Amino acid sequence: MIKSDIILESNEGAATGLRADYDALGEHLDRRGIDIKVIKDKVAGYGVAIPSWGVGTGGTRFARFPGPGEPRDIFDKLDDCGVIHQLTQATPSVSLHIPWDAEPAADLNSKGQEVGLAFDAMNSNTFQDQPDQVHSYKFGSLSHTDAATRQQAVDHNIACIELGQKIGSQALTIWIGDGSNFPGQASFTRQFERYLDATRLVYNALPDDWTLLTEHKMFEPAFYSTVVQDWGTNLLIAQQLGHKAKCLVDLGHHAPNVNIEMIVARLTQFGKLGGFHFNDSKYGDDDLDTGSIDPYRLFLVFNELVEAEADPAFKPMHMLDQSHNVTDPIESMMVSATEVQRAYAQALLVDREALAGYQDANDAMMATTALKQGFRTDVEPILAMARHEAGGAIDPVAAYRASGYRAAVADKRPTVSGTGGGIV
Ligand SMILES: [Mn+2]
Repeated sequence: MIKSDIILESNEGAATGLRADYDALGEHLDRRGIDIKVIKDKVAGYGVAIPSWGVGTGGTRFARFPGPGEPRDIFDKLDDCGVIHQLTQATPSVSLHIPWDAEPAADLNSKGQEVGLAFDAMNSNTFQDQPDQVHSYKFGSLSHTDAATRQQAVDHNIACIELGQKIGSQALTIWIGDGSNFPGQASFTRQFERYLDATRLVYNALPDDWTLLTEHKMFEPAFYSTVVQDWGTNLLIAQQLGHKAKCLVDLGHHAPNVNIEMIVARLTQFGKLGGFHFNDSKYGDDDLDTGSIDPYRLFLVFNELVEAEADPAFKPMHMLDQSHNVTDPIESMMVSATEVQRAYAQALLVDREALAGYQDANDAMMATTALKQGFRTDVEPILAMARHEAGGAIDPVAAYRASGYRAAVADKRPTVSGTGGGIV
């Protein structure tokens, strides 16, 4: 963790300017009938989970270029995640990937307590073969033609639930790489039937207070067809399995230009929006930093979420899912968490009553202007003040760089040399 005097010192130089900016924004929002403190309190209460796999340097299928101080195991990863939360005060939990992060529950719990983090959704992994595995997933897992292979995948998912129960998680996320690479290779219908039958066994093992999140993705690693390729198939799964099954929307898992905010609205309307993997994308499942390419789209997604917030039962899970190839993953994750908060704050500023009036009057220009007014507002002073008041850093990246954390862990963690392709 980072010494508190480093954060204090970093904040000292910025606090006066922040107070002036915050007061000026407060005055501006007051003229719009918005109480800045209400927005700030909502932002302060907002958290997004960090993916454990995101604190190591990612890669493409061509190469991975590791950085200094790569985390060696889940305990190193939790140290890095602890720093992200310490400085941003926006990432109170971590989403684990099993078996990458499989360790005894007691050890995970004590490390989580040490670094001040809870455990979010568990992620199973049946898209890779593990060294001790009997049946291969080369031709699929939950939808495999072989019953023993499907059962192995079911057992793994149930093991993820059992570990999750011991560390306070309440959700399992399933993403499979199953599909086909050639027309005719697989029967779409029989393959999906096998998937549903196997996933129902996982669903039946789910505790009552748990949610099963299924994640769709249009392609990769199967390039001709994918079993859970889009939100339509994902919704069918959630409807077939039951009320504990909901859809997870990863922003990068759609074709370019797809109207993701509308998918969010549809799933929300029918109680099937389970959660998000936030990231950004230019071409495909790029796993770029959230808000780095299309912050307006992120805002539009949050506009739907804020609209739905009126229902207290509406509580989708919010997680990041990114791969950092050219930046320090801790810096990327801190900036990304802030971008998610920013979109939330901007969406909170939308005058919903005015917007609904313009919509009903078919005043397209005023409706889109009312919506965009939220996006155009620079809410940085709100985010920074929320961080500052919670003991975080006004400028997390500046404080992190001043702390020398990366150099310090690089001394302890062995250098990783260049390796082959990595997971995106
Ligand atoms: Mn994802």
